[in-house]
Amino acid sequence: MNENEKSNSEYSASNITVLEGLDAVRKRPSMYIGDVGVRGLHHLVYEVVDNSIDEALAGYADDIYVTINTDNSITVKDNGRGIPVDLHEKEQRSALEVVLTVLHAGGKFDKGSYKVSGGLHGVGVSCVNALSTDLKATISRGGEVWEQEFKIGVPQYPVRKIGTTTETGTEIWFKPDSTIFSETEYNFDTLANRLRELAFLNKGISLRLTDMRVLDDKEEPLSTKYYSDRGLAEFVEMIDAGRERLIPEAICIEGEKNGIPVEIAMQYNTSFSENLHSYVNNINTREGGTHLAGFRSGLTRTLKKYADESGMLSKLKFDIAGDDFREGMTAVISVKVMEPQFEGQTKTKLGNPEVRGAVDQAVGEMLSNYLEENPKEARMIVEKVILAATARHAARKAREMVQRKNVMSGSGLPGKLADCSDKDPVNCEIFLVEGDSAGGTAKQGRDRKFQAIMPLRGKILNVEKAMQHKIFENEEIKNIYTALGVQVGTEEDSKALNMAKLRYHKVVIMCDADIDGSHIATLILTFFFRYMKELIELGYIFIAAPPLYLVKRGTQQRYAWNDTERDAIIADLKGSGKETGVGVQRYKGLGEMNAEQLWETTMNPSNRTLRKVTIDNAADADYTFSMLMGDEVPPRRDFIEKNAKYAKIDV
Ligand code: 0RA
Repeated sequence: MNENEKSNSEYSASNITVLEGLDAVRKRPSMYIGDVGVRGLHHLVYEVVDNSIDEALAGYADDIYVTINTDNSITVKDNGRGIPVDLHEKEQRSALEVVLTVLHAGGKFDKGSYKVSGGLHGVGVSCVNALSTDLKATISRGGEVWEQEFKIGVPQYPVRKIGTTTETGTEIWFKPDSTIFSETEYNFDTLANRLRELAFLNKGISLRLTDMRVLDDKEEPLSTKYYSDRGLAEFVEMIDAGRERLIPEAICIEGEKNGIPVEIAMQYNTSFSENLHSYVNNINTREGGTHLAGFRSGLTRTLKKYADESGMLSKLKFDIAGDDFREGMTAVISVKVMEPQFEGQTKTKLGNPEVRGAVDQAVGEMLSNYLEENPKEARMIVEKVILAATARHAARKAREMVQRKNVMSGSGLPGKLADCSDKDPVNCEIFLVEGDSAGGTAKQGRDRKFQAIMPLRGKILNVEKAMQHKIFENEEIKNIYTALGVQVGTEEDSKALNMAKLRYHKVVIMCDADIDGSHIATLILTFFFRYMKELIELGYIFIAAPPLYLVKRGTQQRYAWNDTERDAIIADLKGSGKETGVGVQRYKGLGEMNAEQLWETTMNPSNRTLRKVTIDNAADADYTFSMLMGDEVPPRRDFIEKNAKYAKIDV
């Protein structure tokens, strides 16, 4: 952006209020950035990028560059106005220095526009400075280039002029402090995912990511650009890429109500799951909140009114519920709130009561316009809603059957479940094992005090494709519900789980270490993702990691989980003795191990590796599961090979 587009409200450096020293950040970094692991490390980048996004949202920037340098330092550059470098009267130092050394100073600038973006903690770039061994700011502003350097947040000299320029903008280079962070290597995909998400959420801004650590055969660094013209509509299209859409174009709602900017894109597809992704100030509100409540109520009221008036509901013998309006719907809701109040366990639930009405109204007005103007699409949507209501009716009957069966059959537990003796869920684990034969081995090998085994027969139902009542009629799925002890769901909220009754705090999916096994694991994971997401969020779902090889030499036996380990063991065993050969057995399935081997390698808590399933990015996971389990086959194979994307190593 050029100088002519500058705001009239001249910036005054004295607006900044001094709050807190940076030493507090170094003493207790987790309080400011969440953790000092890989998440916190990436959080530093988001914090800096958010400042550039704010500048872009204020209308002064449209280009943001993020570079991972070879030493895992980061450069973030934008073409905004540049952070002011003039003197802060009271502090007797530059505004730039105040922004970079005083906690929360950044947001106190510029009353003309409000700061809407901001990481989960919204702590500002001064935190990044405090947690970096080196940071350098280079500012292009007023025809001049300025710079200032810092070490662990301490200025090395006052801001100084180093040249002239015709451009404006801010460049921040920083090197995270390895004495603070347990992990210092940046992950390209993690940053790319977030920048892509930001591009969808803020249309018209170009975000580029360059990885100097990865050069192609022409010595060019790996680089990718994210830019979205249509914003949320494109976001929904990406999430739904694996699904068949019901109406040709996503429905877009965009406007401001009571000073709250509201943006929504929604699409219906032929699946049966509801996929809502909500954001406040570019932060994913996983726990929902008032904006989501407003969306739901606005949608239900508006669609119901339209359906009633159209006369299409006259033949229906039962009521339509709120859920029915959202079956097979994918939507992204993004609001900008001046002073967001975040609540809930993970502080990702919006609490501001005024937002509910604003979103409800926006949806009411704009969706009814859409329905009036697009009668063909409106009809298809109402037909889909009627289908959902009919299916829900059938599903309720199926659920009632499951629950009645539970009450009647003694313990109410599935016959195939070998339960553990300890009854305290905190201590207990359940293994969901692929196949009856491996299930049998696991039953013999387990520690029956705290480990329960539940064999699953072959492929479980693909919940991405099946209708809800089919899902609740499925034997294996019923068994999982009853074994875990959670209720199948009530009429109002068919997916609400009763966590208080959960019987195990570790649910371990144990499948063969081959393509079939990983496909089955993915089917089970999809089920958990769609129907028991809380379990994933609570960190209760794990994937077992059986070894791939047994390497033997004489009486010595060792297990290997990959080819590198196998080769190292072979070399080691060869080195340790004289002439006898080393034998390698490749495990094709769990069934090839005996009970003791399965216990030692895969089930014994002191030896095993469990991969905890986490959801880093819900929209991305949504896309992945629909793509994997949907009709589009080709991308699936690709994924199954790197199935561990949503699984993290956890011992
Ligand atoms: C406050 C005032 C002004 C610019 C900025 C902050 C600013 C901060 C960042 C952080 C990253 N990129 C940024 N770009 C701009 C300027 C006010 C004016 O010029 O009138």
